[in-house]
Amino acid sequence: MQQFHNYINGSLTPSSHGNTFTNINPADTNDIIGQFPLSSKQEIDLAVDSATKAFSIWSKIPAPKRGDILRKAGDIFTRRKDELSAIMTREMGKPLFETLGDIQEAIDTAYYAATETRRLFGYTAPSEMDNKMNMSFRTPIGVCGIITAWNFPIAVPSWKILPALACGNTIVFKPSEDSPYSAHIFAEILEEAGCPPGVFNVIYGDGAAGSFLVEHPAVKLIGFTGSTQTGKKIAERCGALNKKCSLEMGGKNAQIVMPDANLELALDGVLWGAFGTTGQRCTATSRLILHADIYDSFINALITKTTQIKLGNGAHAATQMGPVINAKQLEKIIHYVSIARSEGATCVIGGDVEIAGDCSKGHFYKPTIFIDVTSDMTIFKEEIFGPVLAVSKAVSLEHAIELANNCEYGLSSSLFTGNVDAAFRAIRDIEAGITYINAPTIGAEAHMPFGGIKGTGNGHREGGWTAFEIFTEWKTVYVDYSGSLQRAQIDNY
Ligand code: UN1
Repeated sequence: MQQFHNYINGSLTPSSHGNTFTNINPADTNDIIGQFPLSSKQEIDLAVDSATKAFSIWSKIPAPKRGDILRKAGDIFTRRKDELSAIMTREMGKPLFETLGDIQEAIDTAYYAATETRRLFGYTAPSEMDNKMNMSFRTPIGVCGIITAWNFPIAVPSWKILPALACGNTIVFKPSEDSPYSAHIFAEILEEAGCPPGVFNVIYGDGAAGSFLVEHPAVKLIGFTGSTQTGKKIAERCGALNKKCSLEMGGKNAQIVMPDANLELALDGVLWGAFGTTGQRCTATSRLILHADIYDSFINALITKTTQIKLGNGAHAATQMGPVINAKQLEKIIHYVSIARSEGATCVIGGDVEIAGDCSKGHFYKPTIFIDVTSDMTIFKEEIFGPVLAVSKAVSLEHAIELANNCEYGLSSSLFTGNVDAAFRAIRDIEAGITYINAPTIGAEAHMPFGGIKGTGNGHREGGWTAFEIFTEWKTVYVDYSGSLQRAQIDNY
């Protein structure tokens, strides 16, 4: 079996002990991909030391030169796109067309970040005194600890890592245990692009490795994507340790459909939003809010189309929906479905594991729809992270928005309507970081702010220009060329 090693200071570095975890193909659990180290504190210390040393060099390289390396990384991601897509599909299950999109998002981010290295704009403002200049510019933060989930094994890490590098920070990256191979390739690509040793490090492991990273005094920032439960713990520790932390956590995203919408489009939208990536996106459509006038007919059409979804191994060209990530996640879905039934929601399709044919080898769950879901039910409120859609009825746009907002999360949202007034009301009133009009809740583009309000985030946005806010501090500079002591607020008034 292939043994993988941490990537520290530009080298694959065997760990000081033999503890490992196994990376398994979720579509075929007999397919073992390899073993990765369960890193201990010693490995994390080594990686952070190497990132600390590299920071003094990397942060002083002119930003546009760092950008040249990122552009090259974009070129290499492009060159290795097919190969990497197959690796990603094998280790986390989503179909090849989706993993290709995942890599494209990293390519877009690489080119965007490269360009931004020539635009890390600061501000100047007039001084309140004569012969004095005021300016403010961005500085890097230091060693950043990046901890991510497995559902976008390349795109989501790229949203953090590439802008962070553009700004002059160095990185210790702990990927999810369910997608370590993608992180290994990420390191290969940055190395080939010319990233100096120590600038980017990868350590594998479980929650303990993540905790060592959070606790390490030389790590100045934590960028995290994952569950709200873990994110809150990280935020608490970062608060106590006075570290900057940026969190992207759960969602319970609603798509609203009004009777005046293009209903075929709305149907395709909800199918892609709810069952794309097997519902395992933080932006997945997990709630559908239908206007009462179309409730029954829309549900009937939805059931018909859902029966046509082809489940299977994501490596096969015909597959539209892959497995869920692991046995634990499958159990979680089974658990939520049984709660939904016991609370009185009606399952109209799915509601069970899939074990037929190809699916017998992995962790498959049928695309599942519950109707007559009310706002007091658990499946209306809690994130499942699987192919389970909860459908509720609304009597008006206002009622639909009220239902959409009746939720502890605030990541993505969607409204299908043909009425421009309704669209703008929804844009104003829906409580979410992202609102789509006539498009599903998934499909964010790399150059736009990404993130959520309420229980989803802590005020930061990845993607676009906003990522650069996370990964920089402001340095304010006053240059007094008057030749005399000018006391602000005292001598000038
Ligand atoms: C996620 O939802 O986990 O917006 C990330 C999208 C993708 C990224 C999603 N571009 O659906």
